[in-house]
Amino acid sequence: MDRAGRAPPVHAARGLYVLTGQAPEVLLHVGSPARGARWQELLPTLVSGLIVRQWPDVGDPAAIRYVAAWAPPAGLLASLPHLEVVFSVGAGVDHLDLSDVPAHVPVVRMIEPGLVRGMEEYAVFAVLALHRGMLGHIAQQRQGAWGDADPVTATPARRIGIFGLGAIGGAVAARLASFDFAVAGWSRSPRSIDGVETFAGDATLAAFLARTDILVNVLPLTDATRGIIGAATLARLPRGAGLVNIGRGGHVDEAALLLALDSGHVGGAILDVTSREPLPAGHPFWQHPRVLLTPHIAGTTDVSGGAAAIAEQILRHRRGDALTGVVDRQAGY
Ligand code: NDP
Ligand code: OXD
Repeated sequence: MDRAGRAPPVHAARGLYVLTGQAPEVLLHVGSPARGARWQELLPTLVSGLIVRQWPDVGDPAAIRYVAAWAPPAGLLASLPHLEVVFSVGAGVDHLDLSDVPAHVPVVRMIEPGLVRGMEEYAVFAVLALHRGMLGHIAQQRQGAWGDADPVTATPARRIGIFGLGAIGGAVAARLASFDFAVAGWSRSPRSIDGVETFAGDATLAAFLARTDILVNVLPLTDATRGIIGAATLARLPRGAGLVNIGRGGHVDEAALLLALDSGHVGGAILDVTSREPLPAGHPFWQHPRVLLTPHIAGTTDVSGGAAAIAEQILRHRRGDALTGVVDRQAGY
């Protein structure tokens, strides 16, 4: 019997699964129809016997073992009697109402190389842009002004601080360290990354911020991290510090950030995420000369990589092996 108390539907032999004649297993995808169509082709080639349905074509709810979604409609997950695993199609899970997921059903985050690579690329772009004063040069160009050559700070003298050292934050930290920046990271529990100074826990936050010239946020949005980049945090950064937010808009107190930008305490902000997406017309960030906005594009789950990641987890689940990237419901990430 498997962990849901039913006979395994498949038999594993050297990675090949043969159906035993039971009803096929169904994964319900709730999200972009284009990705759903690709996963309908790809996933059955990776997990034999798997059928992929695209919401709202649920078919027989009792056949659905897996749901892959960004934000499933309220009540859907609780209505599936044989649901075994929920996959977030993104690395974050704050968009999922975890209280809607039956307690015995694990929620698995998306961890796939394409998504991590995109986040690394964006962080490198944004840190280099702030490091080389590009927001000022763009504003000068808009005014038809040639501007002055800023003195260049050598990368070892530029202190980058990464909020969050998980699957993405850890990769971002290592990537930035390869440019010889002085990189540090802050996490809940102690982490060790070559070439990166690490800080853990609330007691170390002030020291971490005091040594951070450019703060890159890659935290998950949880009860403990909501609003963490507010007036107190910003005040602890050195004057003129830069901010890169590729976590969630809910991490930032936007009014406090605007005050800090206008006073010059924060020199520039590159924001991929905002409290409301799309950002409403008329929001001061749109026209702010020291804010660069992008529409939540820092990292995107690659269709093939995402299918491979989900397939690997389903095969693990079928074998009875522990899943990876399972969300700790209490911590919220
Ligand atoms: P992980 O769960 O792998 O890592 C989270 C990190 O944050 C861990 O190091 C964790 O600490 C740390 N952390 C969590 N809570 C706290 C806290 N209260 N205090 C200090 N540190 C804390 O997540 P990922 O790296 O995979 O993803 C991070 C986030 O990036 C996602 O949740 C999502 O919001 C965002 N994201 C944004 C994208 C975009 O396009 N803008 C794309 C993809 C992701 P510990 O190591 O101790 O557990
Ligand atoms: C994610 C995202 O969490 O795209 O993966 O924001």
